Formats: sequence, C-alpha cells, structure tokens
Amino acid sequence: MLLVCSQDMLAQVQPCALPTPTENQLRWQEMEMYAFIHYSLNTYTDQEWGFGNEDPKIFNPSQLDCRQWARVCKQAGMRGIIFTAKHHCGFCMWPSEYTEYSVKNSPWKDGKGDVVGELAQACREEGLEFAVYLSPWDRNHPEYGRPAYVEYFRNQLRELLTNYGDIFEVWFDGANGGDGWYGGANEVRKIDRTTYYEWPETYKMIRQLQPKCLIWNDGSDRGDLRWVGTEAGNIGETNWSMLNKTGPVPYEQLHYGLENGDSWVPGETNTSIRPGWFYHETENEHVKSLSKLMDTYYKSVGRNSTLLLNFPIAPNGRIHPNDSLRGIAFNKMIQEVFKTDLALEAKKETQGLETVITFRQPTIFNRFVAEEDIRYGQRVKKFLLEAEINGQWQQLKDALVENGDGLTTIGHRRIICFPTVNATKLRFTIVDTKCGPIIKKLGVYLAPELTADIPDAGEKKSSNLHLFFSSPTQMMIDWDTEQTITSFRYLPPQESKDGTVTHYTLWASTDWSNWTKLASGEFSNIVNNPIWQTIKFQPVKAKILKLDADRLAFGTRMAYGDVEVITEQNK
Ligand code: FUL
Repeated sequence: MLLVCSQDMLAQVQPCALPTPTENQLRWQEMEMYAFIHYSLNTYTDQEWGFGNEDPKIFNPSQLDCRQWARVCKQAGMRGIIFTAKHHCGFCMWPSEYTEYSVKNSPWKDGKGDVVGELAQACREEGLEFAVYLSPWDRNHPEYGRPAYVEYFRNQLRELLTNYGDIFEVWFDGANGGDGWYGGANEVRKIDRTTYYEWPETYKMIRQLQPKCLIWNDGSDRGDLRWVGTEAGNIGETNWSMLNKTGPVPYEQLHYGLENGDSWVPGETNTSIRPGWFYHETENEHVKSLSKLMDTYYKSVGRNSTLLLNFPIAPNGRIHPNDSLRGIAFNKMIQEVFKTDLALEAKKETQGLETVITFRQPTIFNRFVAEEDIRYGQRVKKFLLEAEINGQWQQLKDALVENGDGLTTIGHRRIICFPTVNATKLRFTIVDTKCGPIIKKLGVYLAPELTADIPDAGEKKSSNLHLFFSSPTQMMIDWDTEQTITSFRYLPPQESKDGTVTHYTLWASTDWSNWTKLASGEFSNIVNNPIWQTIKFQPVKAKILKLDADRLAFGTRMAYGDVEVITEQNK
C-alpha cells in the first residue's frame, strides 16, 4: 500500500487499467454536501406531486427570500444548491419564454419575479454553487409524450443553462406516474424513457453550454452521476463508483455500484430533512433528528458518496426555523466530530498492506476515516480494522452495518463508526485490492455521544383501531365509538414495495351500510419515498373507514405498514 505523504511518492503509483473520474467528477466529489430546495405550486396545495392544472395565481409568497435560503444552506455546511426550477407539475419558477405556466402569471411581484434568478444571485453572494432540477415529466404540457415536448424541454434547459451563470449540476428526475392534466386532455401518457427524451442530443447541448456541469440522470442514457436507488438517505456500505457505460442498471448496482464496471459513475445520496420533499405544515415536528442526520452523513459521505440534503420552502417563501436550526446543528456536529484527528500526533508505520498507528498514550476514539486517491481509480476491495486494547488486538466493525462487518470499499472517503474504545494502537490492513492501493489519508476521531433526541418522523398518534381486508384491494377500519375525524394516515409497507397503494378512494360510515366519499387521489412519490401519507377532509362523524386501493404500485393485494385515524381529540 502506498500511504501518500508527498507528490514524489505518487511517482511510485502502480498503473492499473481502471476507470477514473473526470475533473468535473473530482470537483463534485469534493463538494461532499449540497442542498436540494423543493419549492413550487405544491407548496400551496400541500401536495408532493402537482397534477399540472393548479392555478399559477396561488403562487404569491409574502416573504420570499432567496438570501435566507442561501444563508441557511451555507451555515448548514452545504456547498451548493440544486433548485426545482420545474417540478412534475410543469410550473416554471422562472419566466420562461416558452410557456405561460410560470411565475410570470402569478401575482408574486406582479408577474415580474424570477425565483431561479434570485437564487442564482443569492448563491453567488454566499459563495455557493448553483444547479437546477428540471423535471422531464411535465403534467401540464399539452404535447407531453409527443416529439414537440422534447424540443420544448430542451428550449427550457437552454434558457436555464444560458441565463443564470455557472450551473454545477442538472438533475433529470426519472419519476413518471403517467397521468396528468396535459393541457386539459386529462389522461395517462406513456413514454419509453430510454428513447423518448433523446438524451444524447440534450447531453451535447449541456456539454457545449456548460462544460463544467455534471449530468444526473435516473436510468436511461448514462449521466455523470447515479441515483442510489432510495430516498431514505443511504448508499451501500460496499460502494463502487463504477457502472457499465451501457445497459440497464438494476437496483443493486444503483446502491452498491459495479465492481468491474467500465465507467466512473459515482452515487449521489438524496434525501430530505423532513419526510416529504415539499413543505407540509403537518411535518413541522417531524424534521429529522440530529442523530438521524448524522447517521445519514455516515451512510452517504462516509460511504464514498455525496449528500444532497433537501430543505423545503414554506408557503411564506422561507425555510422554516425548525429545518434551519436542525440543518445548522447538523453542520456544527460534523465539525465537532472531525475537529481533531487523533492520528496526527501518533506514529504511523506502513509495511506492505498494513499500517499501524501507535498513539503516545492510550486514546479514546470511535471513528476511523480512510481515503483513497481516486484520481487513480477505486482500488481497495476489503480491509480489516483492529485496536490494541489492554495489550490485546480486537477487531473493530462498522456499527452502522446490519449483518456483517461492512469493511468493504473505500473510495473518496470511508467513515467507520464503532463503539468507543480506549486503545494504544490501531491497525489498518488491506486484505483485498484490485491493484496497488493509494491511500490519501487515515484519520481517527472521537465523536460525542448523541443521547437526548427528538422522535423520528411519523410516530403514531392513535390506536384502538380494528382493521381487516374485505377484498384484496379494500381495507376496513373501525373503532369503538363514533368520533369526529379530520384525517386518515397510511404508511405503506416498509419491507417490500408489494401492495403499496398509489391511488385511493376513502369512504366513511357510521352504520356499515351508508357510505360517504371523503376523498380520492394519489399518494405521490410513495414508491421512492415510502413515508406516512395524510388524507385530509372536512371533519365528519364516523365509526368506520373504508379505503379502496384504486391502483397498486406492485402486486395485486393491498398492503400497509401502519394506519392512523386522526380525530378532533388526538390531532
Ligand atoms: C422524486 C420526485 O418524484 C420527488 O417529487 C422529488 O423531486 C425527488 C427528489 O425525486 O423522484
């Protein structure tokens, strides 16, 4: 192993025919954490996915302040911001020349405002990089599904890549539920996502207009970065930064990469600071706890990925204080954990594939960091970590990995978390590698304990429910006495996606025979983000609820993780 201390040492690098990152990918990897900002008409309709027929007039924030967003993100340790310039509803947050469905037809700033422009400017002022999310699926556009839309999409992208300075990344969300308003057609439109958007042409345009921009694309033509297969905020403990240039990418490859892949396509871990991507008042008390955010950090940045952390904007046009306080505390905690590298004062000796770090005196620690110089590719397959405690060598395992030690792959940065030890030495041994490993850094840290914590998202509020299925797609829920109820919550199954309800109709009754329809609709994005879903309705007296699964994501039998009925008392 080569433990790199100087440039001269790199002359000894053993050449290997491995994929390596481009300059753009290297720069991106070093950003480590950057923010997502979700803001659109959904913010005003309390939805995750707009249908495309929402009225632009509802966009009228009273205190929209992009500088506040940028300041919060900066203090939360984010190095840039990716903004939802257009989400699936098609509403443009900039006054695009190519559609009327934009801020220019909203009352905000008398239609003269430009959120993309204001945010790009605020990012420059705060020294943050700026990027855009442009949803390929557009539920508003009449031509969606036909060739004319692809041209429209490209025209919009050209506007964004031309008028707002440097863009570090473009995010092409692959989500597509099929149905939409589509200019009034109100129908399901199916596209072939591998061919419809003609990505190679679009990529050419991006390279030409913004040569430093990274392309994130979910499936279809390979971009520069990959999705990690979940929105829960983690990537595989084994995480190769490679995929094959062509061919389908199954879930395992999104999550773990492909050891012998022929192209460098590193993973970006995206998740939200609260359950949903968009702001919902009901989630104000469900902002992720500090320990959850730290866990996310270790399972993303600490596993050779970057972290794209979402901050939703509240209807007033600002980041809610609960999110900003938690985001800033998160950054403070990262700084605190990695403030002092205990290995710096210790003696490091490397022989072959083994490095022993000898401390001057017994030292307390619980985190270990290893970094490969990825300019030469990702080489290490597996390593061992041992601490000498009271004269005995003991193996240290990554406490965040279920079933197994997880001491596989390193890449840009690997953080191993284990219970606090008091040791005199630490031994790091590479046991399997593709070819001569080049280690840029080994570090040892002591993270403070995180004890008092805030409950995680989605705890249950009511029980005493009796539940049964009257058919494979119909669930009945009843309780002891008639109550005034105000909403119903559905948690999809958590172990598997089979039976997840995507479209529903909800009915109420007091006598099992007369049913009142309370609501029907869609649980948007429930497959990628399987969180609690809330159906709100006018308060109604009921003793029984009936939930029809009008559409399931997979399988033929409806399933659930949990359900909750909110009454006037327990709300
Ligand atoms: C998903 C979308 O459907 C969500 O609404 C959100 O934008 C998330 C980042 O990506 O696929």
